[in-house]
Amino acid sequence: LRASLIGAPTDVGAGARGASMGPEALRVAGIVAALTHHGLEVHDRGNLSGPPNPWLPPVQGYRHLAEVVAWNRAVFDAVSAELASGHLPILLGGDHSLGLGSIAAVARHCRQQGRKLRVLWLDAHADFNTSELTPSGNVHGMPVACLCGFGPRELTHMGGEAPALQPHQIRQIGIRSVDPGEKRFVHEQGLEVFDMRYIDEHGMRHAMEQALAGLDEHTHLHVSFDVDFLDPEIAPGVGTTVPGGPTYREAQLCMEMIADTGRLGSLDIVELNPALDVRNKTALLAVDLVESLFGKSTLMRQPRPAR
Ligand code: DIR
Ligand code: MN
Ligand code: MN
Ligand code: MN
Repeated sequence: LRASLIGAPTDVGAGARGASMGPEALRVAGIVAALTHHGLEVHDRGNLSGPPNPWLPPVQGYRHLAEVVAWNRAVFDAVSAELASGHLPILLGGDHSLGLGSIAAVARHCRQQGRKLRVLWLDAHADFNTSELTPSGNVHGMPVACLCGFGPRELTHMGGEAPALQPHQIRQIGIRSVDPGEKRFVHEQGLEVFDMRYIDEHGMRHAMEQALAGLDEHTHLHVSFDVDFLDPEIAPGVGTTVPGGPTYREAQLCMEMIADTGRLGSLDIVELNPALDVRNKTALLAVDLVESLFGKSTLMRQPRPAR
Protein backbone atom coordinates (compact mmCIF):
# COMPACT_ATOMS: atom_id res chain seq x y z
CA LEU A 1 0.00 0.00 0.00
CA ARG A 2 1.41 3.33 -1.04
CA ALA A 3 0.50 6.43 0.96
CA SER A 4 1.35 10.05 0.28
CA LEU A 5 1.67 12.75 2.90
CA ILE A 6 0.49 16.17 1.81
CA GLY A 7 1.31 19.04 4.17
CA ALA A 8 -1.04 22.03 4.12
CA PRO A 9 0.48 24.49 6.59
CA THR A 10 -2.28 27.01 7.10
CA ASP A 11 -4.68 28.29 9.74
CA VAL A 12 -6.71 30.65 7.53
CA GLY A 13 -9.94 28.83 8.40
CA ALA A 14 -9.40 28.74 12.15
CA GLY A 15 -10.09 31.10 15.03
CA ALA A 16 -6.68 30.60 16.64
CA ARG A 17 -3.28 30.82 14.98
CA GLY A 18 -0.93 27.83 14.97
CA ALA A 19 -2.49 24.93 13.02
CA SER A 20 -0.17 26.07 10.23
CA MET A 21 2.60 24.31 12.18
CA GLY A 22 0.71 21.01 12.24
CA PRO A 23 2.41 19.23 9.32
CA GLU A 24 5.92 19.68 10.70
CA ALA A 25 4.86 18.67 14.23
CA LEU A 26 3.44 15.40 12.83
CA ARG A 27 6.68 14.75 10.95
CA VAL A 28 8.72 15.51 14.09
CA ALA A 29 6.46 13.07 15.98
CA GLY A 30 7.53 10.37 13.53
CA ILE A 31 4.57 9.87 11.23
CA VAL A 32 6.70 8.60 8.34
CA ALA A 33 8.50 5.97 10.43
CA ALA A 34 5.26 4.90 12.12
CA LEU A 35 3.49 4.28 8.81
CA THR A 36 6.54 2.67 7.21
CA HIS A 37 6.77 0.34 10.20
CA HIS A 38 3.25 -0.87 9.42
CA GLY A 39 4.16 -1.89 5.92
CA LEU A 40 3.17 1.21 4.00
CA GLU A 41 5.37 2.72 1.32
CA VAL A 42 5.28 6.37 2.38
CA HIS A 43 5.89 9.26 0.01
CA ASP A 44 6.21 12.59 1.79
CA ARG A 45 5.22 15.15 -0.85
CA GLY A 46 6.31 18.05 1.38
CA ASN A 47 4.12 21.07 1.94
CA LEU A 48 1.70 22.87 -0.35
CA SER A 49 1.94 26.63 -0.50
CA GLY A 50 -0.75 29.25 -0.39
CA PRO A 51 -1.55 32.72 0.87
CA PRO A 52 -0.50 33.86 4.35
CA ASN A 53 -3.04 34.41 7.12
CA PRO A 54 -4.11 38.08 6.94
CA TRP A 55 -5.82 37.74 10.37
CA LEU A 56 -8.82 39.92 9.52
CA PRO A 57 -12.39 39.95 10.88
CA PRO A 58 -15.15 38.12 8.94
CA VAL A 59 -16.74 39.72 5.86
CA GLN A 60 -20.38 38.75 5.18
CA GLY A 61 -20.12 35.74 7.46
CA TYR A 62 -16.76 34.42 6.21
CA ARG A 63 -13.31 35.03 7.53
CA HIS A 64 -10.53 34.87 4.91
CA LEU A 65 -12.78 33.33 2.25
CA ALA A 66 -10.39 34.07 -0.64
CA GLU A 67 -7.48 32.52 1.25
CA VAL A 68 -9.54 29.49 2.26
CA VAL A 69 -10.51 28.98 -1.39
CA ALA A 70 -6.88 29.22 -2.54
CA TRP A 71 -5.65 26.66 0.01
CA ASN A 72 -8.53 24.30 -0.77
CA ARG A 73 -7.80 24.43 -4.51
CA ALA A 74 -4.22 23.41 -3.77
CA VAL A 75 -5.42 20.57 -1.53
CA PHE A 76 -8.02 19.45 -4.08
CA ASP A 77 -5.39 19.23 -6.83
CA ALA A 78 -2.84 17.44 -4.65
CA VAL A 79 -5.32 14.88 -3.28
CA SER A 80 -6.74 14.29 -6.79
CA ALA A 81 -3.25 13.61 -8.15
CA GLU A 82 -2.48 11.06 -5.44
CA LEU A 83 -5.79 9.24 -5.91
CA ALA A 84 -5.24 9.15 -9.67
CA SER A 85 -1.89 7.43 -9.18
CA GLY A 86 -3.38 4.90 -6.76
CA HIS A 87 -1.81 6.32 -3.62
CA LEU A 88 -3.68 6.73 -0.36
CA PRO A 89 -3.62 10.46 0.38
CA ILE A 90 -2.97 11.62 3.95
CA LEU A 91 -3.58 15.32 4.39
CA LEU A 92 -1.52 16.87 7.18
CA GLY A 93 -3.37 20.05 8.15
CA GLY A 94 -3.80 22.74 8.69
CA ASP A 95 -7.21 23.67 9.91
CA HIS A 96 -10.36 21.66 9.16
CA SER A 97 -11.59 23.95 6.36
CA LEU A 98 -9.15 21.87 4.26
CA GLY A 99 -11.36 18.80 4.70
CA LEU A 100 -13.46 20.41 2.03
CA GLY A 101 -10.83 20.28 -0.74
CA SER A 102 -9.67 16.87 0.38
CA ILE A 103 -13.12 15.26 0.45
CA ALA A 104 -14.29 17.03 -2.71
CA ALA A 105 -11.34 15.35 -4.48
CA VAL A 106 -12.18 11.97 -2.93
CA ALA A 107 -15.86 12.33 -3.88
CA ARG A 108 -15.02 13.15 -7.49
CA HIS A 109 -12.61 10.20 -7.64
CA CYS A 110 -15.31 7.87 -6.29
CA ARG A 111 -17.86 9.16 -8.82
CA GLN A 112 -15.38 8.52 -11.64
CA GLN A 113 -14.56 5.03 -10.37
CA GLY A 114 -18.18 4.15 -9.61
CA ARG A 115 -17.30 3.55 -5.97
CA LYS A 116 -19.44 4.30 -2.95
CA LEU A 117 -18.08 6.77 -0.42
CA ARG A 118 -18.52 6.84 3.34
CA VAL A 119 -17.05 9.73 5.36
CA LEU A 120 -16.28 9.40 9.07
CA TRP A 121 -16.00 12.82 10.68
CA LEU A 122 -14.17 12.47 14.01
CA ASP A 123 -14.59 15.80 15.77
CA ALA A 124 -15.84 17.62 18.87
CA HIS A 125 -17.77 19.87 16.44
CA ALA A 126 -20.29 19.20 13.67
CA ASP A 127 -18.63 21.73 11.31
CA PHE A 128 -22.08 22.27 9.75
CA ASN A 129 -22.34 26.07 9.95
CA THR A 130 -23.19 28.40 7.09
CA SER A 131 -22.47 32.12 6.75
CA GLU A 132 -25.93 32.81 8.21
CA LEU A 133 -25.58 30.40 11.13
CA THR A 134 -21.94 30.82 12.12
CA PRO A 135 -21.17 32.64 15.37
CA SER A 136 -17.51 33.11 14.35
CA GLY A 137 -17.20 33.36 10.57
CA ASN A 138 -14.42 30.77 10.77
CA VAL A 139 -14.66 28.48 7.77
CA HIS A 140 -13.27 25.49 9.71
CA GLY A 141 -16.76 25.38 11.28
CA MET A 142 -18.38 24.99 7.81
CA PRO A 143 -16.75 22.24 5.68
CA VAL A 144 -19.47 19.60 6.18
CA ALA A 145 -22.16 22.07 5.13
CA CYS A 146 -20.12 23.11 2.08
CA LEU A 147 -19.61 19.46 1.07
CA CYS A 148 -23.38 18.99 1.27
CA GLY A 149 -23.89 21.98 -1.04
CA PHE A 150 -24.53 24.73 1.49
CA GLY A 151 -21.99 27.52 1.16
CA PRO A 152 -20.36 29.82 -1.36
CA ARG A 153 -20.11 28.50 -4.90
CA GLU A 154 -16.29 28.55 -4.89
CA LEU A 155 -16.39 26.02 -2.05
CA THR A 156 -19.48 23.95 -2.88
CA HIS A 157 -18.39 23.37 -6.50
CA MET A 158 -14.76 22.56 -5.76
CA GLY A 159 -14.98 19.18 -7.54
CA GLY A 160 -17.17 20.42 -10.44
CA GLU A 161 -20.45 18.77 -9.52
CA ALA A 162 -22.26 19.85 -6.37
CA PRO A 163 -22.99 18.67 -3.81
CA ALA A 164 -19.90 16.54 -3.29
CA LEU A 165 -21.69 14.54 -0.58
CA GLN A 166 -25.18 13.60 0.51
CA PRO A 167 -25.77 13.74 4.28
CA HIS A 168 -26.44 9.98 4.35
CA GLN A 169 -22.79 9.30 3.40
CA ILE A 170 -21.50 10.98 6.57
CA ARG A 171 -21.14 9.65 10.12
CA GLN A 172 -20.02 12.05 12.82
CA ILE A 173 -18.38 10.70 15.97
CA GLY A 174 -17.40 12.38 19.25
CA ILE A 175 -19.52 15.50 18.74
CA ARG A 176 -20.08 17.63 21.86
CA SER A 177 -20.18 21.26 20.68
CA VAL A 178 -22.79 22.40 18.16
CA ASP A 179 -23.95 26.03 17.80
CA PRO A 180 -27.69 26.77 18.19
CA GLY A 181 -28.52 27.43 14.51
CA GLU A 182 -26.15 24.68 13.44
CA LYS A 183 -28.01 22.25 15.70
CA ARG A 184 -31.30 22.89 13.90
CA PHE A 185 -29.58 22.51 10.52
CA VAL A 186 -27.94 19.20 11.48
CA HIS A 187 -31.38 17.92 12.47
CA GLU A 188 -33.06 19.30 9.34
CA GLN A 189 -30.49 17.65 7.04
CA GLY A 190 -30.58 14.36 8.94
CA LEU A 191 -26.87 14.00 9.62
CA GLU A 192 -26.08 10.77 11.47
CA VAL A 193 -24.32 11.92 14.64
CA PHE A 194 -22.83 9.66 17.31
CA ASP A 195 -22.34 12.35 19.91
CA MET A 196 -20.68 11.95 23.30
CA ARG A 197 -24.04 11.22 24.92
CA TYR A 198 -24.46 8.29 22.54
CA ILE A 199 -20.92 7.07 23.26
CA ASP A 200 -21.50 7.40 27.04
CA GLU A 201 -24.72 5.41 26.83
CA HIS A 202 -23.83 2.75 24.27
CA GLY A 203 -20.03 2.71 24.28
CA MET A 204 -17.53 3.37 21.50
CA ARG A 205 -17.78 -0.20 20.23
CA HIS A 206 -21.50 0.05 19.51
CA ALA A 207 -21.15 3.56 18.08
CA MET A 208 -18.46 2.39 15.65
CA GLU A 209 -20.41 -0.74 14.69
CA GLN A 210 -23.29 1.54 13.74
CA ALA A 211 -21.07 4.08 11.97
CA LEU A 212 -19.33 1.38 9.94
CA ALA A 213 -22.44 -0.66 9.17
CA GLY A 214 -23.15 -1.33 5.51
CA LEU A 215 -19.63 -0.93 4.14
CA ASP A 216 -18.79 -3.35 1.34
CA GLU A 217 -15.88 -4.05 -1.01
CA HIS A 218 -17.01 -1.22 -3.29
CA THR A 219 -16.91 1.40 -0.54
CA HIS A 220 -14.13 3.95 -0.16
CA LEU A 221 -13.84 5.03 3.46
CA HIS A 222 -12.55 8.53 4.16
CA VAL A 223 -11.61 9.51 7.72
CA SER A 224 -11.48 13.20 8.58
CA PHE A 225 -9.74 13.30 11.96
CA ASP A 226 -10.01 16.64 13.76
CA VAL A 227 -7.62 16.22 16.68
CA ASP A 228 -10.05 18.13 18.95
CA PHE A 229 -12.15 14.91 18.77
CA LEU A 230 -9.91 13.68 21.62
CA ASP A 231 -10.39 14.68 25.24
CA PRO A 232 -8.31 17.81 25.92
CA GLU A 233 -6.71 16.09 28.94
CA ILE A 234 -4.81 13.87 26.52
CA ALA A 235 -4.78 16.23 23.53
CA PRO A 236 -4.27 19.85 24.59
CA GLY A 237 -2.64 20.95 21.32
CA VAL A 238 -5.76 22.16 19.49
CA GLY A 239 -7.33 25.60 19.02
CA THR A 240 -10.82 24.79 20.26
CA THR A 241 -10.74 22.32 23.15
CA VAL A 242 -14.06 20.92 24.37
CA PRO A 243 -14.07 18.87 27.59
CA GLY A 244 -15.57 15.40 27.73
CA GLY A 245 -14.11 13.80 24.62
CA PRO A 246 -13.07 10.20 23.98
CA THR A 247 -10.43 8.73 26.27
CA TYR A 248 -7.21 7.17 25.02
CA ARG A 249 -8.77 3.72 25.03
CA GLU A 250 -11.97 4.85 23.30
CA ALA A 251 -9.95 6.61 20.61
CA GLN A 252 -7.76 3.53 20.10
CA LEU A 253 -10.81 1.30 19.75
CA CYS A 254 -12.33 3.73 17.25
CA MET A 255 -9.19 3.62 15.10
CA GLU A 256 -8.77 -0.16 15.41
CA MET A 257 -12.36 -0.80 14.34
CA ILE A 258 -11.83 1.41 11.29
CA ALA A 259 -8.64 -0.54 10.48
CA ASP A 260 -10.54 -3.83 10.79
CA THR A 261 -12.83 -2.84 7.91
CA GLY A 262 -9.89 -2.73 5.51
CA ARG A 263 -11.71 0.00 3.59
CA LEU A 264 -9.70 3.10 4.55
CA GLY A 265 -8.93 4.97 1.35
CA SER A 266 -7.97 8.49 2.44
CA LEU A 267 -7.33 10.46 5.61
CA ASP A 268 -7.17 14.01 6.95
CA ILE A 269 -5.33 14.83 10.18
CA VAL A 270 -6.28 18.39 11.01
CA GLU A 271 -6.42 21.09 13.68
CA LEU A 272 -3.25 20.01 15.46
CA ASN A 273 -1.92 23.26 16.95
CA PRO A 274 1.71 22.95 18.12
CA ALA A 275 1.60 26.50 19.57
CA LEU A 276 -0.83 25.18 22.20
CA ASP A 277 0.74 21.76 22.68
CA VAL A 278 2.93 20.45 25.51
CA ARG A 279 6.23 18.92 24.33
CA ASN A 280 4.52 17.77 21.11
CA LYS A 281 2.40 15.26 23.05
CA THR A 282 -0.73 15.81 20.98
CA ALA A 283 1.22 15.18 17.77
CA LEU A 284 2.73 12.02 19.29
CA LEU A 285 -0.73 10.84 20.30
CA ALA A 286 -2.11 11.57 16.83
CA VAL A 287 0.70 9.48 15.30
CA ASP A 288 0.04 6.67 17.80
CA LEU A 289 -3.64 6.65 16.83
CA VAL A 290 -2.85 6.79 13.12
CA GLU A 291 -0.71 3.68 13.61
CA SER A 292 -3.79 1.90 14.94
CA LEU A 293 -5.80 3.23 12.01
CA PHE A 294 -3.34 1.43 9.74
CA GLY A 295 -3.50 -1.82 11.61
CA LYS A 296 -1.29 -1.72 14.68
CA SER A 297 -2.79 -3.98 17.35
CA THR A 298 -1.57 -5.46 20.58
CA LEU A 299 -2.14 -9.04 19.46
CA MET A 300 -2.45 -10.68 16.06
CA ARG A 301 -6.19 -10.51 16.39
CA GLN A 302 -8.37 -11.58 13.46
CA PRO A 303 -10.39 -8.60 12.27
CA ARG A 304 -14.06 -9.02 13.07
CA PRO A 305 -16.17 -8.96 9.93
CA ALA A 306 -17.94 -5.63 9.36
CA ARG A 307 -21.64 -5.77 10.16
C1 DIR B 1 -17.61 26.70 16.04
C2 DIR B 1 -16.26 26.05 16.28
N1 DIR B 1 -18.66 25.72 15.84
C3 DIR B 1 -17.55 27.66 14.85
N2 DIR B 1 -15.91 25.12 15.29
C4 DIR B 1 -14.77 24.40 15.30
O1 DIR B 1 -16.79 28.62 14.93
O2 DIR B 1 -18.21 27.41 13.86
N3 DIR B 1 -14.55 23.41 14.52
N4 DIR B 1 -13.80 24.68 16.14
O3 DIR B 1 -13.54 22.55 14.54
MN1 MN C 1 4.51 0.05 15.51
MN1 MN D 1 -13.48 20.13 12.70
MN1 MN E 1 -13.36 20.46 15.96
